Order: sequence, then structure tokens, then C-alpha cells
Amino acid sequence: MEKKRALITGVNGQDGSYLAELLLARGYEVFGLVRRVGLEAPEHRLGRLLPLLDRIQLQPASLESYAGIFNAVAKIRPDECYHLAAASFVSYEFDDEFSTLTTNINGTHYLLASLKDLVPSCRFYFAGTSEMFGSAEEMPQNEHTRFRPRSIYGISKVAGFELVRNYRERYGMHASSGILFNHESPRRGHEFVTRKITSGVARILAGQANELRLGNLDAERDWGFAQEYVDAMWRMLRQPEPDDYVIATGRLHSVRDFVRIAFASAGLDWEKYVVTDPNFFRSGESVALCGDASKARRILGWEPRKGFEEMVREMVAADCESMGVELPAAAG
Ligand code: F7E
Repeated sequence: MEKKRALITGVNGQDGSYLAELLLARGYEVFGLVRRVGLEAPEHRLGRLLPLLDRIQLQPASLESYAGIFNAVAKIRPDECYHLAAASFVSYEFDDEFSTLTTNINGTHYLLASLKDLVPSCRFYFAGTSEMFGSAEEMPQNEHTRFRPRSIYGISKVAGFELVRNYRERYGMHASSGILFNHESPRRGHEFVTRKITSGVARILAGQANELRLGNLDAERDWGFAQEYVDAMWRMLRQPEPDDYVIATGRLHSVRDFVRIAFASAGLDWEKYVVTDPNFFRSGESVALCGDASKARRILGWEPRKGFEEMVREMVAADCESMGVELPAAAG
């Protein structure tokens, strides 16, 4: 039997690399869309994919070019497409608003339009986000909670989500959206708070830093483990009907909780190192985002497994290992 062909945009990101591994293990032929610059400096830009490079096929294309996306889809003719690529850093200052909106909305639109014309039977996954809820009126948030995005990133994702819904309803495409809450791992980008903390702990242990500057320690998030979240994406495309699903743990933790566990796992007292810095505060961030994933549990048979503390410890251990520093044996 011929192998199924999966196309992943954002294949070099945290989720893309985990998803590529999962699909290879399940017998897929995996194609990844990357920017041309990625191919020019693979060790730098494709770091998370290095162990997989001989097993996946990379196709250079920019999300900003309809012709590029159309040609890539025409060449690959995927059975399944996972659209993960996006400008994904959240800022409430509306900086870089034009490029975030253009890339995220047009990229989604170009992909959907190309698939509709070339391979309408392709199953499509869109990476939605809890940022679409923004200053939500209720907690926890589920698939019926009204979107009230308050970041440009959140606004761009609501537009993408609505495009997906319209392509599904108007053209009958099997197009689903995951509304994923924060999900972390040792592969998380360093700009996000979890990885900033765990790599900061490793640098302090290595003697390369003596403080860690953070924003609001009281900010709360629903943090899950990324590898489990990509499995939910795959499960959505197994359903007979396309739909939208919240993927979350349903548990809230503060940045302070994360900090405390991360430093303790390295035998350090966080209060000696963490400095709050107003530069990292986000204005207007008041509502805690916490997801209700009971629909995913019921229909997809998906549930989060790894606990928060275990994940934090693993992230610290991975950062220490990559820097060649030993964790104190009895720490924690
Ligand atoms: O912030 C607070 C910050 O940047 C988490 C992306 O994957 O998840 C991610 O977006 C919390 C916020 O992630 C610092 O104010 C405190 O409350 O790690 P983050 P995010 O903005 O939640 C959603 C679901 C996405 O879809 C996004 O693409 O931590 N915080 N101090 C800080 N955050 C950062 N980055 N740096 C700090 O120093």
C-alpha cells in the first residue's frame, strides 16, 4: 500500500519536529515547508530536525507567496496537511502588527485555497490557540467560549480559524482547528517564558549568569507537554467529520510556580536569582487562560498525561545536559 503523504508547515518548530517524528513512526511520507534561508543554514535554523533530515523531504516556500504555496501543494499533493507555521510570539504592544497579520492570515488563506483547487480531499489541521480567547468572559474556556483576542497574534489566529470554518462549510473540506493552550518541552523556543527559565537555571548552574530577569510572576497559564499535543492534532484528522477542539490540561500554574520548581530541581533558591523587570510585563494581561478539553477527551480519546512538575524538571535537565552541567544529585 502506498504511504500517506503529510505536509507540515512550520516543520522546524517545536510542534513541527514532534509531529514529523510521530508521522514517520506511523508510516507516513513526511514533507516539510521551510523558508529558503532555513535550507541555507540547516544546523542553525533546522536544529530540531537534524536527526530526521534524511527521512523527511523539505520544500522551500514562503507563506507570503501564493505562487510558492500553490506550487508546493501541486508538487506534494498531500493526503494530510498540518498548518503550524505562524509568527507566534505574543505581544500586547501591537508591535510588528502588519507583518504578523499578513503572514498569519494570508499564509492560512493561500494554503486552504491551493488545497481546495488542487487536492480538495486533503485533510487539513489549523493550529489555533488559547490567545484567541484573550480576555475571555468565562473560565475554563471551551469550544463555545466567545473569542475576545487582545493581541495581534490572537486576532490573526481568529481570522485563520474563521477561514478554516468557512472552507469547511462552503467547500466541504475536511478542515479542523485545534485550540491549543500553552504547550512546552525541551524544544520550546527561548523567547517563551518556560524555556527562558529552564535555560536560565542551566546558565546559572554553569556559572554563566547570576540572575534571571522576568516579567509578571503572578501570570497564570495552562501549560501542557508539547509531544502529547501533536498527537491530538493527528487524532483530529482521523475523525469522520472535521471539527474544532480545545486541547489543554485544565490546570493553572503561575510563572512563580514554574520558577520555584525549576530552581529547586537544580538545588537553587530562586529568590536569590530572579529579578522582576518591567520590560517583560505585558499591559492588560489580566485573565488567566485555562482550557476545558472534555470534548477532546470524549471524541478523540485524548488526555494529558505528563504532570506539570515532571515536565519542568525534564526541561531543566535537558538544558543542563546540553550545556554540559551536572544537576546536583539530591536537588529538588
Ligand atoms: O508567556 C508571562 C507572560 O511568552 C507566558 C505561545 O506559544 O502560548 C504561547 O504564548 C506567560 C505570559 O507564552 C515573562 O506575560 C512573565 O503570561 O511563554 P509566553 P504565551 O504568550 O502564553 C500561546 C498559547 C500561543 O499560542 C503562543 O504562540 O508568562 N511572563 N515573565 C513572561 N513571558 C515571557 N515570554 N518572558 C518573560 O520574561
